[in-house]
Amino acid sequence: MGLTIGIVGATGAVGQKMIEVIMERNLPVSNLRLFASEKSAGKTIRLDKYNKEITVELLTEDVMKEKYDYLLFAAGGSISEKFAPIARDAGNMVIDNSSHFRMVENIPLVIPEVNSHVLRGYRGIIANPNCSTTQMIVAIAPLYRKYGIKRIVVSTYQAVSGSGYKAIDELQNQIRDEEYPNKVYTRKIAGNCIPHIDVFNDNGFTKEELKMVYETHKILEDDSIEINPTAVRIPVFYGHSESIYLELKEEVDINSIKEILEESQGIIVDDDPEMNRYPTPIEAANTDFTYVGRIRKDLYNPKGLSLWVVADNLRKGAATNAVQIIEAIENIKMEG
Ligand code: 2RA
Repeated sequence: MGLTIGIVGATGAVGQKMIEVIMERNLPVSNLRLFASEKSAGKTIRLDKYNKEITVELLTEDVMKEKYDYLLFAAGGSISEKFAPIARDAGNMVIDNSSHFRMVENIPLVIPEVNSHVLRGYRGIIANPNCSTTQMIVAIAPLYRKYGIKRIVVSTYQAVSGSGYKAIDELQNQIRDEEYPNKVYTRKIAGNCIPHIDVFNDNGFTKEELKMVYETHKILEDDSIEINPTAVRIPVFYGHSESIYLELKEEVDINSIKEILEESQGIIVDDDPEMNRYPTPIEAANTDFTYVGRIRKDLYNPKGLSLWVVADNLRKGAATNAVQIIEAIENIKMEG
């Protein structure tokens, strides 16, 4: 018997990517059910691989009480808040892409390459980290383990697909028509960059930036790392980029850093300045890897290191990570 998987928010940008990734990675699915609000319920989604169409069902409390091997949520925090506990109380495993449960104690926040050990023996709601946190941690976790990290200064360059289809449309329309008004963002996004993602907190940081701080602490189980992020939206469709500065706890040897990264799961090192080799969002889009380039030592601090990290925000930053959590749990079950 294959798996019964449900996707809540199946018609959104992340939900659609979840369907695509499930099909591509050959998960043994025997029943895929898709759920959405009244606006999208009744639509059909074509699965070319199986040569069939699935009708999107209306999300209700009752459907969440049915039996699933996994329910993936990609419909935003308020939907997760209401429906994920109902699904969990009915005995279902829930993987939630919203920020709602990420910082709740006893709810695992998981990047399978980094902390899949927390899944062992666990049942209930599992949180998928924020896209900008995920790619940063995939890149820095191997260095954290080897050298320890004192401080991180990170600036993000985030694609509009992180704000969903409406933002993709807004950028497309503004590229075609200079007068097209901004509705999703506070400023015009075409030809611009906006240092404002999610709402501002009293301390001057945005919620997106604080997610990078607190989620990193939780996943690496280390609140002592000093993290100073600036999150910026740029006019790119797919793929977030990050300029990351690390102050390690030991002096770094650049060749060892490259070797560690090259050997780490989920990472592709693309770094050869002489050949103009460094990752960009266009190359990372539609792949499941986290790309690292521009690896260089601080000119002044022997423990300092700079990296440029790029990944597809809808895939490794959301859908792929969620599907990899399913794969990790299924592997744990097989190992017994
Ligand atoms: C963004 N972090 O890119 C969001 C998506 N989770 O805006």
